[in-house]
Amino acid sequence: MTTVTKAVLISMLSACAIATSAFADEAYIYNVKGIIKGMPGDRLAKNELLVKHQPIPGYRDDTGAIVGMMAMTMPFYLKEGVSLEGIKEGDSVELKVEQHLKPKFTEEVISVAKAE
Ligand SMILES: [Cu+2]
Repeated sequence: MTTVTKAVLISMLSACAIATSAFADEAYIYNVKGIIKGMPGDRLAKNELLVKHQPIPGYRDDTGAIVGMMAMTMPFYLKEGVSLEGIKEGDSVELKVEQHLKPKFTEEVISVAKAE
């Protein structure tokens, strides 16, 4: 193989790597501490949990920039099948929230556990 052929192959490979990462579905997981202010059903949707959460310093916006999120009360949406067994309004909890930026921006709670 000539040096020129090698150089062409290497540049083709790196072009592929760039193209792949542009389509990669990156997920970010946030551990969010808070207090349950509303359970699904009644005045909330079936997959909606209202939580007064602590600050989330590493939180990313829809561009992927780390912007953080201040403490607030807001709805979170549960991934299908996530258990809320033993969890009730007023409980201190730790949520695991999974965020995807691509192909579209989504955020879903993948687990809810009672905090110590
Ligand atoms: Cu928030």
